[in-house]
Amino acid sequence: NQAKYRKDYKAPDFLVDSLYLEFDLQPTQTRVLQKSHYKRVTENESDLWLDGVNQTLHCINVNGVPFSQYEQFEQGILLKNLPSEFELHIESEIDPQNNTSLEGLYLSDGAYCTQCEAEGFRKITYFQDRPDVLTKYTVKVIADKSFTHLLSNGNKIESGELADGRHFNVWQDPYNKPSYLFALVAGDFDVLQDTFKTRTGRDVLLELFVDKGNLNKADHAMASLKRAMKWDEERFDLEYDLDIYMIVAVDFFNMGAMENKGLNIFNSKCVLANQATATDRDYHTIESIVGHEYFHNWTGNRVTCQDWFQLSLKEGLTVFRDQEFSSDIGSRALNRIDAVKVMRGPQFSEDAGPMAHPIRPDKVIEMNNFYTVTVYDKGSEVIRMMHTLLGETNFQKGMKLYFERHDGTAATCDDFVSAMQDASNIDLTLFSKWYSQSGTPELNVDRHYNESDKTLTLTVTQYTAPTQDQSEKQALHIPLAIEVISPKGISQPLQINGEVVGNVVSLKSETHQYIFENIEQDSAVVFLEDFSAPCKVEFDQSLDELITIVKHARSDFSKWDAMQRLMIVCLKSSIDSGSELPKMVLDLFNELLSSESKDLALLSELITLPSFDAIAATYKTVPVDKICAQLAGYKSTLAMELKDSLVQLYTSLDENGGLDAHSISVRALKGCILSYLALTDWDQASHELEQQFTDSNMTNSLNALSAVCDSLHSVHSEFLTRFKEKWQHDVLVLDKWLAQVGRLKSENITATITEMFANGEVDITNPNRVRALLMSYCMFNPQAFHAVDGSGYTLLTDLLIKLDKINPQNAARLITPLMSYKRHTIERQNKVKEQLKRLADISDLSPDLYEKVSNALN
Ligand code: BAL
Ligand code: ZN
Repeated sequence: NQAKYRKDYKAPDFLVDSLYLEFDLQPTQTRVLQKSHYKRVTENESDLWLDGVNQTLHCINVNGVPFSQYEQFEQGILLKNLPSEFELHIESEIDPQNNTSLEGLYLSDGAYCTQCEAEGFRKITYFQDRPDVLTKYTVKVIADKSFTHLLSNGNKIESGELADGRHFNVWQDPYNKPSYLFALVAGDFDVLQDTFKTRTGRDVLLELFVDKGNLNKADHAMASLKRAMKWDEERFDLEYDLDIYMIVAVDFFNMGAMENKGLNIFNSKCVLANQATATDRDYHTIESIVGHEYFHNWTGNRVTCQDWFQLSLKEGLTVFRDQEFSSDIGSRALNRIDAVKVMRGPQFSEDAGPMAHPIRPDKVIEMNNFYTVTVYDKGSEVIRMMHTLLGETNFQKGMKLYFERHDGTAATCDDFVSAMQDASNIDLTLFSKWYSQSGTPELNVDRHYNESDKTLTLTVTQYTAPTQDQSEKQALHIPLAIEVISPKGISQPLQINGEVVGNVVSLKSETHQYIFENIEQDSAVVFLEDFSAPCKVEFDQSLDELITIVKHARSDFSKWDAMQRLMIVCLKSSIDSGSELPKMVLDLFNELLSSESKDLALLSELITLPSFDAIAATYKTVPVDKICAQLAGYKSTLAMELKDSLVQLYTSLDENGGLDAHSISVRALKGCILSYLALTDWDQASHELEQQFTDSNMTNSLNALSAVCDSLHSVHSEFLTRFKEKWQHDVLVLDKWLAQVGRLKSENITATITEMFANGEVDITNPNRVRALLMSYCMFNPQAFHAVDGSGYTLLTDLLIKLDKINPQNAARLITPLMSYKRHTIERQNKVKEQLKRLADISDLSPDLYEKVSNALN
């Protein structure tokens, strides 16, 4: 469990000109032959380290002669006294069937597939498994003919039959790539084919491979791919570069998907959708992930990372690109709301916990632990801040320069910032600290209105609390987007020192005073409009001011943000001093529900109460039970008080089952209202719940199921049983059932879930199954998970102990809910520590869990 440090980066001594791989696929004995051509590129050494694990090494040849000058270790081999240029042949054997880690080459429900990022290629063959060793791959895949499709990256250049009833394909990828982008798939699939004509007129063959019988769930992913290809040409001027683009959906997959060059491999839940089995949210997620993997072709594949510490170079940038894709073709405000929920929830929590790290980490034990919301989502926020500071035109100039300089190579985060700076002539020296500093900056805002000179002064102070990985913090360059709204609801132009400034000002020091001139009256201030920087904000604003923002802000995101703050202020005041929900807030809800000109999609967000996590985040020590009780109380109060408006709106809403924006927003709003009405004595409630539940559209059906489960309505057990029986045959839909069970607020839920794992009802070798049940339990059932007797923590830990032996990467993801235990009462802290110590005492704990547990106990 050795830590690696970013500062220790050393360029490779040897590079590889070309790599030929031959796979003779057999379930437990797959033979892998490697032929590669090496050249030394430094004066340094004649020894070469090749990473390799879980392989049986058969033989090594150098320049056609058996080679014995090597030492073998658990993690690889050291070849010694090599010439400066040589041909290397290595033959080894691997066991895909017993590879339950889902990393390297493994069998997923009978199909061979690979996952190599970050360091899975070393489970396939001996190689310099690091992203700065790029080469051209030729891959021969041999298998029994029952595996009708034999796939790898690039173009198919040869295929044929062998005497023993087996067959083969040879694939060649014309682009240099690092080992983590290698992919191989062999299986018997149904294929959806289509083509995309690029803007320069080339026809690209698109192929989507799904399990037999699933073709009726493939159209949406294909359409999403074509939209993504078009969007990247139009917005980023980037065209696809091969003649074929393949996507394969598999059931056993640790991540959502993987951007292997020309051959993406996807978790089936991120591909398969039709109206009967997938919700509108699933459709949205699929589109965004298909886009994300496609966008990696340029930001990740054409320009890759020098080392894994630079992961955010490709991930932060590609998340930014997929968010822009979703926002350009859908609702910008709703996408922003989604992104900010991730930042304020899991990301701020990661910053405050034992695994805090900058978006470009400095120290890593297990790289798989750094595919985090910090590297991805905060990484995207950092790119977004650059976009805000530079503007679209300069940002696109920066992208062009970045590709001019680094296409076909492995680059660093500094390279990206330099390209942005050089293309725009905007100094990003101070800004680049966002890459090295961890933690969430807190912005304290003090406001003063001066009636006599008509100025509004905002004094803004930034402070970043020490994090577990970094005790010293410095001031950052923070773009502050601001809107000032007069009491009449009019947006005021911002003027400083006689000059009109845009809506964004830069904070570059610990504190700064912004004096806005010609502000006729004391006004409402939208601070950090659209969440212009990933910061927490301390700003004392009255309920009146927040209501003005909800009603008049130019940004729909800021309306939602103000509504969330308003509700959090009220909930906290009820929790802390027993006050009631103010009438002015009820009036606001009523006004929103009955307004003529409402945006239905936004309205669902506006009337949804803040999550447990959003409220918990505002406490130093989380009062779990009080928050749960108060949230339930508010929901009932709102349901009762607003019943008439809710019923009126609900009954006026209609949709035709389509996938257009209007139908989607109607389904969302009806679902949201139904969750309130299920708590009332509305005489039509049971009928409506039944109608929605039996609707052929999964969004409607699942909304009804959630409404009865979350309210423990008298029919909830019956609905759960009916849902399960109906969807016996569809594991992805059964995951939705598992998620509903996980969040049931029933008294014996912990025992029920323990029993489900014990009796094998949940296949723990499949990450989707485990996550569906467990994540829902840990995240949406806080009272049960944080039960003071520690039973929730024990349930999770028992499972982690089993899972660590099967799939350490999945185990390490699932431990997250235990990581932020220091925000809980001493009693709960002690219960979590007991469980963490159980894990720490396991002598062969995986590096994945070891890194997290040891940090948590530190
Ligand atoms: N590179 C791992 C999966 C993804 O971020 O696209
Ligand atoms: Zn990615």
